[in-house]
Amino acid sequence: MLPLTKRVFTGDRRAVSRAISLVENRVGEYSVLLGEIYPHTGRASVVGVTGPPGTGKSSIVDRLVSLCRRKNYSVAVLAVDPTSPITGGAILGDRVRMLEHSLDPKVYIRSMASRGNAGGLSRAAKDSIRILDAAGNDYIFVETVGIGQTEIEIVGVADTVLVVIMPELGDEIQANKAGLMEIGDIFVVNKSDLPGADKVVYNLQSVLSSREGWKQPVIKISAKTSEGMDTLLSKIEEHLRCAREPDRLAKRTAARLAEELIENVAFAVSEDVRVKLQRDAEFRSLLDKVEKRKLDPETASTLLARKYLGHLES
Ligand SMILES: Nc1nc2c(ncn2[C@@H]2O[C@H](COP(=O)(O)OP(=O)(O)O)[C@@H](O)[C@H]2O)c(=O)[nH]1
Ligand SMILES: [Mg+2]
Repeated sequence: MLPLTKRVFTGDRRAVSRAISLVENRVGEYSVLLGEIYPHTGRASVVGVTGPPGTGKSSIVDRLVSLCRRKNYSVAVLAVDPTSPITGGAILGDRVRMLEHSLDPKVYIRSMASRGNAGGLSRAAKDSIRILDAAGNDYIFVETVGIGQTEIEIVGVADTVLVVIMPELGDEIQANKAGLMEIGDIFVVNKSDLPGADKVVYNLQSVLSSREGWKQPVIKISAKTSEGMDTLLSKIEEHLRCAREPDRLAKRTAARLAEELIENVAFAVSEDVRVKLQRDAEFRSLLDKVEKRKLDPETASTLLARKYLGHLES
C-alpha cells in the first residue's frame, strides 16, 4: 500500500490535500491510490448544495458545518466552481468566511476550479469525494454553482441534494430553467430576512410533486440570522436516513457506477481515436477527398468510424 494511502486513512489533512491534487491533475500514482482507496469508501454522507450564484450556498454550508461540528461529526467541504478561477473573488470570499473553521482539525475545506474540460472536473470531483470519504469524514458537503450539466453531474454523486434559491432572484422559474427542479431533494429558500421569501416558498411548493415516497420539502431559512438552520439540518438527516437505507442505496449506486464506467470508457476511447486519427494515412486521404468535394463528410466519417469500431471488436 502506498504510504500516502495509509496517511489518507488516518485522516491526515496534508495527505488528503496531496491525494486530491494527484487525482485532480491525474499525475503520479493517482490511479494506484484510487484503487487502494475505493474499498474503503461508501461510509460518508454526501450532501450536494447547488443553485444560482449568490443565493448563499457557501454561507449555508458554513452554518451547516458549525451545526455538524456541534454534533461532533467530522466534515469536509468541496467547493466546485467551474465559473471562477481559483483566485476568483467568490472563492476568496468563501475562504475568509470559512476561516473560523480552518483551525478545526475535524473540518477540511477544499476548492476545486475548472481546468479545461467539464468532464475532467466532474471526474476529479467524484474521485476527490472518494478520498474525503476514505479519510473518515462523516459528512461531505459539495457546493456547485447550479448553471449547467457539470454541476448536475457532480451533485449526482450526492445522497442528498439541496437546491438553494432566494427571493431576489425574482422567481423559482430560474431553478426550473436550469434543470434544478429534478435534482433537488430539499429546496432551500435562503435570505428569509429579505422581503418576498414566503411568496417564493408558496410558488415552489405549488410546482413540486412528490416522488419515490419523498415529498421534496421547501425550507425557508436565513444563513445570515440562522433562522431555520436547525430545521434544515433535521431535514437533511431525515433524507439521508431514507436515501442511505441499504436497498435504496445499492440500487442508486449501481445505476451511478454503470453511468460512471460508461462515461470513462467512452472518454478514453474517444481520446485514443483522436490521437490515432491524427496519424492515420487513410484519414488524410479521406479528408483530402472531402476537401475536394469528391466525398461527403458523412460518408468519410462513417468509413473511419467503422474502421475503428472494427478494430475494437477484434
Ligand atoms: N440578507 C442575507 N444575505 C445573505 C444570506 N445568506 C447569504 N447572504 C449574502 O449573499 C451573498 C452571497 O452569498 P454566498 O454564500 O457567497 O453565495 P453563493 O454564491 O451561493 O455561495 C453574500 O454577500 C452573503 O453575505 C441571508 O440569509 N440573508
Ligand atoms: Mg459560493
